[in-house]
Amino acid sequence: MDPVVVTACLVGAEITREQTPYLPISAEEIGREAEACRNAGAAMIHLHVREPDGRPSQSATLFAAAIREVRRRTDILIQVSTGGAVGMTADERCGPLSLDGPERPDMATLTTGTVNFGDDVFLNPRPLVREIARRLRDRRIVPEIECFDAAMIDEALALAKEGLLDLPAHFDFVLGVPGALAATPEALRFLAGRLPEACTWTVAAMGRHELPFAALAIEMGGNARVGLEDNLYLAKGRLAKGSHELCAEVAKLATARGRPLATPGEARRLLRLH
Ligand code: KMH
Ligand code: ZN
Repeated sequence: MDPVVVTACLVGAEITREQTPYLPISAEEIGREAEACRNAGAAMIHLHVREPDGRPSQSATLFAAAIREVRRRTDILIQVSTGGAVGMTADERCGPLSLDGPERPDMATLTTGTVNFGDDVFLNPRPLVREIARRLRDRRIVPEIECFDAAMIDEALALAKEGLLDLPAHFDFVLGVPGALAATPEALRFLAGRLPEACTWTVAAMGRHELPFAALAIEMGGNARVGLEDNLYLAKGRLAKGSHELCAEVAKLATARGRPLATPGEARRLLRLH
């Protein structure tokens, strides 16, 4: 089997310093945490940024500052969020896609459908999905397709038919968001089985499901995303002191299952990044 690509979702848009003191907020904190995640075995970060007071933001300026701090310290790949936070406009969400040169993202997310997101709605109407897909295609930034539900695979295949994304593509199965598809092994097997030939996938399971589903994905030949965006705890009642501790757990899971960890260079090849 191929090496495992571990992605660290180290910031997110929803969690707060009240929930965990280990949430990185400033560019420097993000840079340090990204370096720690790389040292723990991650090949890529999934990046959101925050205003100094912790509010979620998709500001290109804030992304540029964080990306500079990450790249000053480590060679980890950078996948920027185009999901942002619930309620943001398409233009806001696409803020980081304008970055170029040394701040150009390696990859960006693309959610291909609307979904309940706790008591909120993460709105992704079809025209908005196409707008973001067009911008990604025009900028030649490879998407990670975020699937919170099975229909989002079908919508991605429709986008491919319309010429808005290339196959094979890379998918992230987001499991266990309240109101969306639950984290069950059957769901993961179904989703992975729906992908066309040569597509790659990772799993992002929420809360206590994070590490068990990383283990299952590794056994199934997939990849794993872990970090504070999805889960705050290393074990019941024990806060992770940053996403790097969760990456270190995945590294152990991969080693125990005989799969090496992908370097950023290997991840670039496996995920077909430009
Ligand atoms: N914060 C969620 C509403 C992404 O980054 O692309 C959306 C999200 C997905 O986190
Ligand atoms: Zn995200």
